[in-house]
Amino acid sequence: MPRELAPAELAEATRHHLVYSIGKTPDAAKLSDWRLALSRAIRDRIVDPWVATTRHVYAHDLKRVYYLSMEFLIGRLIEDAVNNLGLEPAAREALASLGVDFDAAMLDEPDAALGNGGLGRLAACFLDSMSTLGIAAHGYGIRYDHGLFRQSFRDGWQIEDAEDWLAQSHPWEFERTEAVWPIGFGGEVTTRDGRPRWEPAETVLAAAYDTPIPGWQGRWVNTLRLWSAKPTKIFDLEPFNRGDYMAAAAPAVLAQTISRVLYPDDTTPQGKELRLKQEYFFTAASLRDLMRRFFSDHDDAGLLPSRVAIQLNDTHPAIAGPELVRILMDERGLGFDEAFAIARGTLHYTNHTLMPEALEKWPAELMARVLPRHMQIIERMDAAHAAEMRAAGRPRPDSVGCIRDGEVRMGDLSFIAARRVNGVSALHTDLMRRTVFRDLHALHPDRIVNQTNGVTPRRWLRSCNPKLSAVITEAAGEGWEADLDRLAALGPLAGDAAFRERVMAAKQANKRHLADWIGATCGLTVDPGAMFDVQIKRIHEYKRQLMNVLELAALWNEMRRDPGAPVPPRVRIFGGKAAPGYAMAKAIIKLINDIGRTINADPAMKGRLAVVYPPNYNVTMAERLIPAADLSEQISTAGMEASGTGNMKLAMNGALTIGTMDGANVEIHEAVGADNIFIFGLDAEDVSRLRAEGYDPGAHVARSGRLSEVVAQIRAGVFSDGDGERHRAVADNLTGHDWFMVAADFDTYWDAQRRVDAAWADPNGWARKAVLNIAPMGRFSSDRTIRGYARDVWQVTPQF
Ligand code: H53
Repeated sequence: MPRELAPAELAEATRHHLVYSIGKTPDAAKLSDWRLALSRAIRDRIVDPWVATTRHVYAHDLKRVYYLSMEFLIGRLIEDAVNNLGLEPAAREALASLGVDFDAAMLDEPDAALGNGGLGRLAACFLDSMSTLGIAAHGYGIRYDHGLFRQSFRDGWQIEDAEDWLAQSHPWEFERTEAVWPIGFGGEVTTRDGRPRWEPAETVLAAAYDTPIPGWQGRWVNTLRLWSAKPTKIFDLEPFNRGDYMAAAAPAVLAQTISRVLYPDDTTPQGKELRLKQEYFFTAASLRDLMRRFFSDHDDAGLLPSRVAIQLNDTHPAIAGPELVRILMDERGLGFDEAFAIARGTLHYTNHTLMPEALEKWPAELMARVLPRHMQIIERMDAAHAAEMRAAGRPRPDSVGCIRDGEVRMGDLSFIAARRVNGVSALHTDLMRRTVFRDLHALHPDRIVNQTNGVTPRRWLRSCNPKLSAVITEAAGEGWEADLDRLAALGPLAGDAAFRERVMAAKQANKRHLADWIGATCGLTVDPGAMFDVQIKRIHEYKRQLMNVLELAALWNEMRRDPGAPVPPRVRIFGGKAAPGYAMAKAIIKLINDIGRTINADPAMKGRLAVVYPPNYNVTMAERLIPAADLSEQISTAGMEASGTGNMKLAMNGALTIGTMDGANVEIHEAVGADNIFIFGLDAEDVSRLRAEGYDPGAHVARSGRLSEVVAQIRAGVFSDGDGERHRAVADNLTGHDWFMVAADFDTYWDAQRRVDAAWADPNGWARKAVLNIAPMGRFSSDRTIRGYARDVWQVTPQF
């Protein structure tokens, strides 16, 4: 634990940085200058434990974990630093003494959106937990110039603008000019001295930027190393001197494209190629970097599996398999068999989706053109795997193989190159064994293991919900933030009225705070006494925001028909972005906004039903919404949501879940008990059976009076100023196709919502359920998840 820091000392350090790092005087400083100065002052506190951690790891030759991920959705780092170092009171007082508002300064940091959703946020939670548990780890990813786009609504349609988190200097990172690796693309493979030699046609530089990641109480500090693409040559002087400035700048611009944006649209061939290059770029740079570190201490490549564990977060870094084999063969002179065996002892792969369209595939032609040597190695790895299976008397069926139908299958490649393959919830892992990887699982029955996701309680409880945290500390004592099973102490208090009141008072205060923010940002007045019903996640058909908004419209119909019906007041809140190229998801956003506008404009709904959809949902907005939520919507089509992590964050903050038996909902149901969760709908087996039998959505719509009415209203333009065409694609899809079975689940969802209404009508009962949701959440801490990876996957021992 770093030395205690007095507020006066921190104020002095902040003032010093303001002048000497930022170059401003207090009288001229803006809020961002103060925030940058404070960040520097805090960063200074992290550097010593960072150095100490590095020394410790070298001195004890600890086995290292490398987490390779295209996404790290870290959000604001000042928050993690202040919170994990226990500096909030000191920082608050220090800034106050300098005449600066601490809360405003915290909110001034741009939200680093280097990710899309669950997968990227999971990586960020894992970084926090690996540092908290004292595991020698590095995160490796891309330092995108522009993270996930900024969302706004124009007439209810989603508009995307480039995000600009680096517009101000980023105070947490250290540029490492010594860690720069050339990364090649294209070209050809020749043979020299009997060894294959890849001669790339094009080379860009991967330049390292390090961000220290302090764990709880700053006992251990790991590194997040992000790569930025730079040209090998800044510009061509010759065309420049000729006055052709465009030609002079072209090489630099092209090189920098690689780390320019998160998720370039890959519906064009150029976009596809860029994405493959991004994946190879960061994977190759990371492997070079970690191999240098390994060989600085060891001569024998055979030791790699015992000293290093590499985790591939999804298939995005799957090229790590062939790249590692290439390094060992072409650069270190090992034979193929030995190189492949080493790779298979070192690499591990996490699968995050069963949806076949989301498992990456690359045209073999593209792979061979961009990475010709890797293509040869992939063929060889695949052939070796097939031969091995034949020799073992378990020949591979045709459904298995890294190259099929002219495409390179990154799922199969990751599987055959990994020592362990894990799913992210019990149900998902079970389905992996039975569906996408059925044949590979039969060949390697020990390879697939489950590691249910988790979330860091430091950020998702302690930092975002200080009021509830104070109540928890009273009940469970200090230190629960790093030992979340201690929340179990709350269970027996669920029957204690005074305790329940304290929990609900914290919730109420958070709701008032959110209501003020909604008023200020959306111009809507909402009643903090109403039920806050929240669905926050990427907009995707399988997550079924559509079902939510259809039920909302049906509820509106019911409330208008029967104005005296005892329906508790609700505020239904949506948050989320649609991928720019995903037309149906964008159409659903527009429908939500149209239905929302209609309901909010109905005077009869005042104080009874309101719809809120603030634009640009991100980590910071999640931190506002989650502590104030009463109801958590987790309503995906069963079998589609690999795990979910928002479901865990919301339950941890005392929201009750309405959901299907999907992903980690199944484990949440088990943990909180059937009385404290609202489960409805088809389960995963029902879904596949219904699909196999031939699902007829039109029949389901016809059978449901409520749903039919809403569909007819949509078609009549009731929510779209009389324009019946506007939402036609959504309505047609629902009645004619409905792959995600909204129509089949609609009525049971409606019934579940009415059970929610009934439960809400009993405030004591609701409060009891809320407490019984928080109490068993220890198992959803990412510390528990990381201990599982350490034990079952990486074979490392946490220091703490
Ligand atoms: O990964 C989360 C899961 C969630 C799943 C999500 C995910 C992405 O965010 C992106 C791509 C992908 O294939 C999966 O949808 O269910 O909780 C972390 O495991």
